Amino acid sequence: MTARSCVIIPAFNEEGSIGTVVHSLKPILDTVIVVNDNSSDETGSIARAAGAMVINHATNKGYDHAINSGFMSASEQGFEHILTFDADGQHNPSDLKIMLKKLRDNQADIVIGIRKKKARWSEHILGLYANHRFGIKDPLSGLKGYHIKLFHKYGAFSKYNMIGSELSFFAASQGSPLIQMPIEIIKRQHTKPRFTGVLSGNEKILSALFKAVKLYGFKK
Ligand SMILES: Nc1nc2c(ncn2[C@@H]2O[C@H](COP(=O)(O)OP(=O)(O)OP(=O)(O)O)[C@@H](O)[C@H]2O)c(=O)[nH]1
Ligand SMILES: [Mg+2]
Repeated sequence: MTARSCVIIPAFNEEGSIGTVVHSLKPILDTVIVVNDNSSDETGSIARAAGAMVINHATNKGYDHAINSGFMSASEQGFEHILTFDADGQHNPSDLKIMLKKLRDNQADIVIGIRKKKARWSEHILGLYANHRFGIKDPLSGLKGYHIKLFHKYGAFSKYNMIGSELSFFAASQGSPLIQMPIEIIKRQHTKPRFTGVLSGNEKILSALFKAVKLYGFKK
């Protein structure tokens, strides 16, 4: 029997795109989990109407905690392969399909998508560190796939709030088989303020860098 798979979509005020994103992923996975992080718009109800399982946060807990809630639910439901995908329609479901096949074929325990361009200068710095230390080229890519055993081994998705990078750094530090593949980034159809303001975005990324250096150092 094929292992069961799900996708976790962290979503904050994405009513313009979430319906299409859920519809596009439903045929590929057993379950689509949307973590509605206290959106003030119709993200939750649209996701549910499109057929997703929706986890609602009563307060805005942020990107990492949202994915962690998704992982906890995926673990309880016995899913083996877990993928993460953005709610804003910028990822291509075909890329996710390729990732899932690699996980199912046991080619790796973790698959990371590589974007052609990084959005912020701080991402380049974190990327240089991650590439040097772990061979990970795009640590902040939102499109990744994991075997659930990594979550069980590490015990969480977010202990340190490292913008989705922490479980992949752990996996690489353990020598888990890891694959990276180029992915497409589609232009946003619905405009919305950036994830966070430019300044605080860079601050969060630099904070993730400092935490990673503290946890894993520079030596390979
Ligand atoms: N759970 C949760 N998800 C969030 C939050 N902020 C953003 N997201 C989601 O995280 C994903 C990536 O956010 P984006 O705003 O697209 O970040 P980005 O791709 O770096 O920025 P853009 O280039 O502006 O698209 C999307 O699915 C968002 O809905 C948040 O506070 N909580
Ligand atoms: Mg985006």
